[in-house]
Amino acid sequence: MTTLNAPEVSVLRGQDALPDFTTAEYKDAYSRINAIVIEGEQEAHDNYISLGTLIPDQAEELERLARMEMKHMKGFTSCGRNLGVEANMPFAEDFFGPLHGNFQNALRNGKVVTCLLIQALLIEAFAISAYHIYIPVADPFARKITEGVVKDEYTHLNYGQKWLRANFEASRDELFQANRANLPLIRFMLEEVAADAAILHMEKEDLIEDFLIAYQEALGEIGFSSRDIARMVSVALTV
Ligand code: PL3
Ligand code: FE2
Ligand code: FE2
Repeated sequence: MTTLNAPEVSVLRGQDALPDFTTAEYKDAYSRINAIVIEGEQEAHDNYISLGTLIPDQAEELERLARMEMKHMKGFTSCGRNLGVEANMPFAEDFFGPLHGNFQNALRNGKVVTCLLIQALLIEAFAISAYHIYIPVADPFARKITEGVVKDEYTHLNYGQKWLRANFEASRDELFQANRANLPLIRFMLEEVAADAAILHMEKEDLIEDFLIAYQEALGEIGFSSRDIARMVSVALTV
């Protein structure tokens, strides 16, 4: 009798899960996904440098985080090169456009809490979920690189968490507001990338699940109650 956890079933699933990295369809999807990741890492670098201007006594630490993002950007650039894929950068710039605009707006207005929520919570949780889901279906070269990167992204998420926990009472209202304005954008971004991600054998439901775990855990660490967290996450359901 075959049971769900019989070894031959999991082996079969594992084989099924790996895409053919050489097809035109895979490369076409990868040209956009790879660009998104390269652009995301580049913008993350710039955002941590910008955050250093808002929190000058942390500028050195933020520069250290920014340098890690630069390394990630180079790593993912080599993943595209390794597969013979040219990243579609104009697509990726448009993809990040609205979130980028909100970050720049908050930066101009000195809104450090909003900037941290966008970069260190939302974007990092998005990256963590994407990289987690990508690792088991990546080509061996990209898998190794992505495994190294995902560890760093937890450092970045923790940075934001720690700062916001230390300033929780003063940040609370702005966090609610920034969540309402930006979580729906992450949802749209997930929808926009879903078809290409599926070609890489990454399922949208898995991405959403992993994202929500990372984001909700972060909100809990910062000091929000379960009810607050449910209210915050529900803005993504009602748009
Ligand atoms: C911050 O450190 C990094 C920001 C990057 C954001 C990436 C979002 C990725 C969404 C697309 C999912 C594909 C993952 C594949 C990785 C090559
Ligand atoms: Fe990164
Ligand atoms: Fe990061």
